[in-house]
Amino acid sequence: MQHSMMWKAQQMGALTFYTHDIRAYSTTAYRQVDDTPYGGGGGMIMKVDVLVRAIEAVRGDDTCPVILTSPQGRVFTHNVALELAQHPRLVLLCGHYEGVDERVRHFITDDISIGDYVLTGGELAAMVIIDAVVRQLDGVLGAEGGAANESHADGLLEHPHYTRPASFRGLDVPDVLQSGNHEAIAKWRRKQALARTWQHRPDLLRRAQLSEEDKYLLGEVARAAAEARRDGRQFF
Ligand code: 6GU
Repeated sequence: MQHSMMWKAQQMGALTFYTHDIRAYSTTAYRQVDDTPYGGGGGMIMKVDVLVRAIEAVRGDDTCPVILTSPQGRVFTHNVALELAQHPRLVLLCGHYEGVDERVRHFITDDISIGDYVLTGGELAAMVIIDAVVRQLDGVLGAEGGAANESHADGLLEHPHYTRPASFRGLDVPDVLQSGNHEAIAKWRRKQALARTWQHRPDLLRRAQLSEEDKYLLGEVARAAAEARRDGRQFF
């Protein structure tokens, strides 16, 4: 939170970031926050009384979302980031250890997973969520690199980017990008975005809003890929 865009966002007053130590809401001498599971088995479970005391102290009378990070949550996506960016305040509760007492669900508004893998703790997941939400806030990204026109904003992956040098160890920047022909550049970029999405994320392509021109470009991509396959050439 003290580097780069997250730091800039705080400097410009787009957000204030607070961390709270859940141990401060424990009532035991050793500031215990977890205990062994009912029913036996391994691992430790975060205690509902401690978590609820923490939630209520942090949230106060506000009705803002309280989000538990958990591999069991709904999957975090661009659209979830947009939705969360609408709230003036968010409380993120980082799940830890083997899990949290199930009853904490009655005191949260949402649980979110950042993907299909398991982390040892929810802090990194919370940082991922914060980063993706904060960059959607007005003014955090410059006008040029704004969040509206990038990967996932329109349901497609982004086109490739290049900068100088024009040639590096035999790898050349595509001619069209150096042509100054803005229409041709826009068309090339759109086709590349479609081709990449087709290759890496066909699931996104099925959900994307495609124009007639997009469908035509995709047809060209599919034909070129089939030709390359037939000739034993690499296409992507
Ligand atoms: Cl939000 N928490 C943990 N512990 N693991 C995860 C996750 C969250 N999202 C994916 N894996």
